[in-house]
Amino acid sequence: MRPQPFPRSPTPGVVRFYDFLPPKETFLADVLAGLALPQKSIPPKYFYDEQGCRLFEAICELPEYYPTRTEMAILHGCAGELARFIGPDVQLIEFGSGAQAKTRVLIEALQAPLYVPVDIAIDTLRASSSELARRFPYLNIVGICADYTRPLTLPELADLPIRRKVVFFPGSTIGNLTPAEALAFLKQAHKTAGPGGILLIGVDLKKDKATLDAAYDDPGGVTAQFNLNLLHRINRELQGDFQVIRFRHKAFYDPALGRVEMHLESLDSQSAHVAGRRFDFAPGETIHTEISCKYSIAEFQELGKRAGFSPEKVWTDARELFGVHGMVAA
Ligand code: AVI
Repeated sequence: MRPQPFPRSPTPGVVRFYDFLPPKETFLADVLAGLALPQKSIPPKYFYDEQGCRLFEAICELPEYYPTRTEMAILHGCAGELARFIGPDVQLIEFGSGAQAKTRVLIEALQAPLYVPVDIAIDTLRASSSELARRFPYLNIVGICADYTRPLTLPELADLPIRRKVVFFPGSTIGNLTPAEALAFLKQAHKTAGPGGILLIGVDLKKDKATLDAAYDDPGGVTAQFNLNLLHRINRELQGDFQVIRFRHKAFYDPALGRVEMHLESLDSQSAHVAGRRFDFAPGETIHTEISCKYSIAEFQELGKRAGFSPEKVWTDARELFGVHGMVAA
C-alpha cells in the first residue's frame, strides 16, 4: 500500500505524518469473517476507536490494572542504565505509541533526535505527537498511522546523525498476539531495528490467577465498557444492530494456556445484523475479542532468540509483576 502523506500538523516540531491505515472495508471484512467462525471472534485491534482509546486510558488508571504503572516505574528506575545500554544518537521507533507517557521518559533519558511513533489510532497519534513536539522542541517526529501487526516498511527518513535504531514496544501489547504471531512480529521488529539495533519491549509476567482476573474484570466495570464498546463501534460504523445490553463482558486467566481471554457473552438467544448479514447467538455463546499472553522471563527470551535477537537485559519491579527486556538484533 502506498503511504498517503497526512495533512501537516500546525505544530512546527512535527515533521510529517504518513497514513498506511487499512481502509474501512478491512474492518467490515474482518468482522464479517470473524462472526462467521464456529468460535466467533474479532481482532482486538478494533477496540481502539476514539472512545476505545479513552476507555483504555481509564483502564490504565485502575488500581487493579497494574501493568501501566509498574512498567512506568521500571522505566523511571532504570532510565540511567538504559541510556548507557543504548547509547546516543538513536532513532526511536515506537509501535502502538498510544498516550506516550512512557515515551517521554525514554526521550529524556536518551536525548533521541528522531522519534517515529507508529499507531493505528490516528487521533491519539496526532494529539500525543503534538504534545511531545511542544515538550521537546529539538525532537524530529515522523508519525506513522498504520497497523503494525502487518508487514510495514518505514519510509527512509531525514539525514540526521543516527547511530542505531531502537524499537520500543511497551505495554505488553505483544501479549495480544498469539505466540506464533508474536514471533512473526519480533522477526519484523528485527528487520526494522537492523544489525546492532535494539528492541526494548515491555512484557507482562506470569502470575497468580486472582491478580490477573481482577486486572481484566475490574469491579467498576471499565474493562467491561471497553470490551462492549466494540459492539457499539460496529453499530456506529458498520450498520450493525447489536443490542449491546444483551451481552456481557467475560474475562479470565487460563493458567494452562498462560493467557487472559476476553469474550462478549450473549445473555440469551438472539440475532444481530452487520451490513445486512445476520448472525445468530445461542444463550452463553461468546465472541472472543482478546487474548493477553503472559510470559516468564525465560520464555520470552527464548522467543526473542528465535527471532534473531540476543537477550541482554531485563528490568523488573520488586514484586516481579512486569518485565522490560533489552535485546540486541544480531
Ligand atoms: C493493550 N493491551 C496490552 C492490554 C492488555 O493488557 O492486554 C489491553 C487490555 N485489555 C483489557 N485490559 C487491557
